[in-house]
Amino acid sequence: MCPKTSKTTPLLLIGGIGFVIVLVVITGITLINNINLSNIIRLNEKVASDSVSANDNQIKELNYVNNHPKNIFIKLPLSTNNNGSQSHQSSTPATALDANEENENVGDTRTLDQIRQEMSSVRQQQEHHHHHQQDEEEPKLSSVIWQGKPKSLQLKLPQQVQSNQTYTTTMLISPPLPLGPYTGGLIDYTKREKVVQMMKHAWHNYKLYAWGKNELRPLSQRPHSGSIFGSYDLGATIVDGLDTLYIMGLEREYKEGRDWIERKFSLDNISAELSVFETNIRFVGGMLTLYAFTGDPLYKEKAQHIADKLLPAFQTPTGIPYALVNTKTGMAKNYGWASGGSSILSEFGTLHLEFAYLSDITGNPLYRERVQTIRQVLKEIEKPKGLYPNFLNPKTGKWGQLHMSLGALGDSYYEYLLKAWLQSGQTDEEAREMYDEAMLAIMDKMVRTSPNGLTYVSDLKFDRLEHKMDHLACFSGGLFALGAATRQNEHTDKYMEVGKGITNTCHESYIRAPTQLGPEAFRFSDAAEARALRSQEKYYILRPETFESYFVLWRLTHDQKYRDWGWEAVLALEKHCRTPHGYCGLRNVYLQEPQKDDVQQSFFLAETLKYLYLLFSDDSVLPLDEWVFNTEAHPLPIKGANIYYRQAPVTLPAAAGGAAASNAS
Ligand code: DMJ
Repeated sequence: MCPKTSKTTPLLLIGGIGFVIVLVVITGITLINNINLSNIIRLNEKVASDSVSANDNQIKELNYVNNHPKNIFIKLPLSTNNNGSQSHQSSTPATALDANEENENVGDTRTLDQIRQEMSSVRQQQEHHHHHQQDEEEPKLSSVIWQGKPKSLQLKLPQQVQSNQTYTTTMLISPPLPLGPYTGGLIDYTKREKVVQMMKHAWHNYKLYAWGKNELRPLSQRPHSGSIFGSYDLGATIVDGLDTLYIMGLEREYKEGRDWIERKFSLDNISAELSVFETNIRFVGGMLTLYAFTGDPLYKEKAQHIADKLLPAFQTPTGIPYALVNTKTGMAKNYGWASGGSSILSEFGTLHLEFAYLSDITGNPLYRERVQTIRQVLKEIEKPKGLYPNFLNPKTGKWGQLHMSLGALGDSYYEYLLKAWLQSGQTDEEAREMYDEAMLAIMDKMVRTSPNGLTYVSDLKFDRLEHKMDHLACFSGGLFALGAATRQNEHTDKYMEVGKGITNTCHESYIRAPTQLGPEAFRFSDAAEARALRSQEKYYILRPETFESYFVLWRLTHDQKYRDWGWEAVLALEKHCRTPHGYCGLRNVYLQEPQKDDVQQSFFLAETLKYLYLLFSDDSVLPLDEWVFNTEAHPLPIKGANIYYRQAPVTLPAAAGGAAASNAS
């Protein structure tokens, strides 16, 4: 009867359902967008409000560009001192050069402003280029290398140093590091800029999703809390990553971080259980470097504030500190798992650089005394076969299990022996002797060569070699080389070869994995070389140690292969670890498409990207004869060689006269 109606009814019905579905989808998308958008707006507002400076003038006075270590080229008349080494002398720091002054030592007569303009136009061009390129294509392997000249920038002494009459004007550069042919102007701009873009990606996503928290979870786009920082929001990524931003010249980001520290960072009124070691290397170390770079008193105050919170951990019968301390109660303890209540060598042995420097910039000798006590215990204790076991009981002063390692639990103790000597301007002979003795024993008992010629440093358990090397131990390639480069003796050549060999082995551990990223630990057996064999050893958590050795070896040899290896790593990180919201580690480097771990470690910003950036920089950026890197890659100035040392007069206790006495040297 109504054939027309009966035909159109289903059509109308389908049309209606379709319309409703479209409506629901559109509403859904709008809602999701609104949620994301409002989150982003809220986060941006939070960041912006945190970034409003409490004191704008102070920010302006930071004089970011002039104090930037990258913009410094020491230009003082050369003279030869009694021991034949070269020193730079000047009657007063304020006589440092006029930017327009003629200088026969430096072949570049551009003024500071000219160079700044050139740098900024290069940066603008590159940013423009990257803006179009970013996220669209892999960086190209071929890149432009600019063979520039050393920068003849005016030596601008920082405000504080200028007004500090105790600053000595003799900058001893003795003995010079035996570097290869001078390549001071050689910067690989394109590759270095790629690393800067990586840093921006890591930082901006942390800012967006985890600002003020400790780390970022890039996959879930939320903060990563817990882990080694306890459950409080200490802005670990900000404090750890800030000097990298500064070195890279990322001024806006740097200021955001500085403002957050000023406004938010405090350990007062919180009851956090902190790792003495981690807090020292990341937080104290980070603040100290920022103080050296900028002279901003904020950082000195914060460094001291944090170190003071750690001091109760040192109240033990031996002076060897406990691993953990509560910031409110001062209660301290060791990890339950550590060999009968022991403290850990790599933890209590990795405080020296920061505490010694803190004493020098505050004038308070207490911090140096604390680490000197640790040094004396370790110097006097009997060492089995000349080696240091990883565990020491802070109550009895006796060793725990006889496990030795240049990887986990041991590593940075050895690093700090060499570096304490370097930091002291090579005057802390005790440290160098202890380093030399330790490395001699390690060479004899732990360094081995695989059947196919790979050099590695094995863990030792009691008398048994484990033929396993941690990724953590990959820093020792650079350590052996740096030790060899700074002291000539009958072992020098051998140690340099071992340093190169270990670095090569760590590179092998990377390129033997399909991801081109190295596992957490790798073994040497009949079955395999430089490969992880156990499933729990196959992960990669954005660690820096291999790149650290590439950087040190590059500086010492200028062998292009170290830059090539670093670039391979950049490509691998981009391919496997980069996500739209930051960088993650991998659960298994031996899979073609490994699962990501959803953590952007703070050391990725502090160390991994910093070492890669420096690898593609010229030697004038943080030269190794002026700066020494703490184990978290925070550069600290070398006494007597670096105008940024910023030594304060010693404050004597009231009984001894009370007045300030100068000990600047
Ligand atoms: C960093 O915190 C430091 O390099 C430390 O010495 C060892 N572990 C991590 C990086 O892997």
